Amino acid sequence: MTETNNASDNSREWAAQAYALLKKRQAEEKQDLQKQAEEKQDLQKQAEEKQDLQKQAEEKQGLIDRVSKENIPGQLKTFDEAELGEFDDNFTWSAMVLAAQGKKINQISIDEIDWLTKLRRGLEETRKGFVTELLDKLGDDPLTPESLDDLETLLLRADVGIDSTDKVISSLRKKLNEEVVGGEAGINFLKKELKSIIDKPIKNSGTDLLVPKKGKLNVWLLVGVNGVGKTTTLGKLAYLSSRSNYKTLIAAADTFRAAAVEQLKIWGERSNVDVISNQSKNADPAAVVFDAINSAKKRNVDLLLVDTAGRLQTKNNLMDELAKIKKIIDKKVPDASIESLLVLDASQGQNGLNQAKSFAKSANLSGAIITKLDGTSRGGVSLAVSEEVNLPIRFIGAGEGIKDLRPFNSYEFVEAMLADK
Ligand SMILES: Nc1nc2c(ncn2[C@@H]2O[C@H](COP(=O)(O)OP(=O)(O)O)[C@@H](O)[C@H]2O)c(=O)[nH]1
Ligand SMILES: [Mg+2]
Repeated sequence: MTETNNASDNSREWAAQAYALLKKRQAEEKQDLQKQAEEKQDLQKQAEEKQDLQKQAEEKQGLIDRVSKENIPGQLKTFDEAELGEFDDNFTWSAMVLAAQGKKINQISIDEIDWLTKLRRGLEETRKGFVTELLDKLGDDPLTPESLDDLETLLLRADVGIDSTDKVISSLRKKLNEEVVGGEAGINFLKKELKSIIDKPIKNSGTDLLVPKKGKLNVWLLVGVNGVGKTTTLGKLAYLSSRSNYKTLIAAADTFRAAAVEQLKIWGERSNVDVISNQSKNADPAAVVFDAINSAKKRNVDLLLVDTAGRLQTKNNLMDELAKIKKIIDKKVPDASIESLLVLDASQGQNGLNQAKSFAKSANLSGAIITKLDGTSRGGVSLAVSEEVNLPIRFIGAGEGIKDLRPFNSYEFVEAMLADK
């Protein structure tokens, strides 16, 4: 048996062990949840009995006021249960990507596996017109100048952008001049180059992973044009944040669209996060932020998520509006940590890139969130955002569900984009 076969046998064995462990953990979690639900029911029953008694007493005293339902004690925070999929090729691949980052079997979670599986599936379209063809063209033969031309075309087609493509191709060309590069080595080199392009703005920012800073109010503004997924992303972020035990609050500062507040409230309910809004027509977004900051201070909130109206980047009032919001934050909480995150829809490809460029000029951005990586062939645009707009990618979204957003990890992203099956 060859060495590679041995390695892949070991990998499968590793993944099988991980699967068994996760399966066991899932069963335990289910039991726990059931127990919690039963306890909750007990508490509720007790509360109802108490209410009945109280009602009787009140009726005795001739009082008509009823105890409101909100006063029931012991409302437990419940989150969606994690689901473990099949032990298939997706599972094995996801487990191996985690293992390659040094995670031990007992350190991996169902959520992580679930997410990687989704990301890999989501990027299938990007991969199809790219890696499959690339592997076909390269085969096991060493790289040639002609295969570099093919690679160039493929990278451009995946919306990786001219600058990033040039960078990758010239490093590969340099390497080719120095030594013979086999097919597999070529792919590994390509992965390394792509990763370093995405990592550069992240390294420059000095923050590898964006999390709320301790001991102060963090305000994250989500900006971007209509329909890119700002509100959805904010809902998913609220879930991630409250699940990680940060005290979270939402400000509905998109006062432009009537339905925006309702949409946010639904997301807020899903993760037990309150939404501060102002229902009056044409309310001033800055006034909503003002109210939200007051609430955040009173409640000792760690993270305030601000939804903003989608405006075309060419309209100057976006800049004015964001400036006004920032001024209010500076005045009321000078030591707050502010992040302006540009939300970009990957399926818009180069168009999205142009949006990012205009926004970056006017809105003083600190990071990007790429959405809709599921089902697009243009996932490569993430590289263009890193190289050409110089923005650190902070989160990526691949689906409409509450768990379909995760902190960005360049290694996982590049592996998913170039997975060879
Ligand atoms: N497939 C997919 N759809 C998404 C994703 N993020 C958002 N959407 C959808 O995109 C549409 C617009 O989202 P919305 O949050 O209202 O965008 P906004 O106008 O920027 O606030 C909705 O139908 C969302 O369900 C994603 O990651 N994947
Ligand atoms: Mg919206």
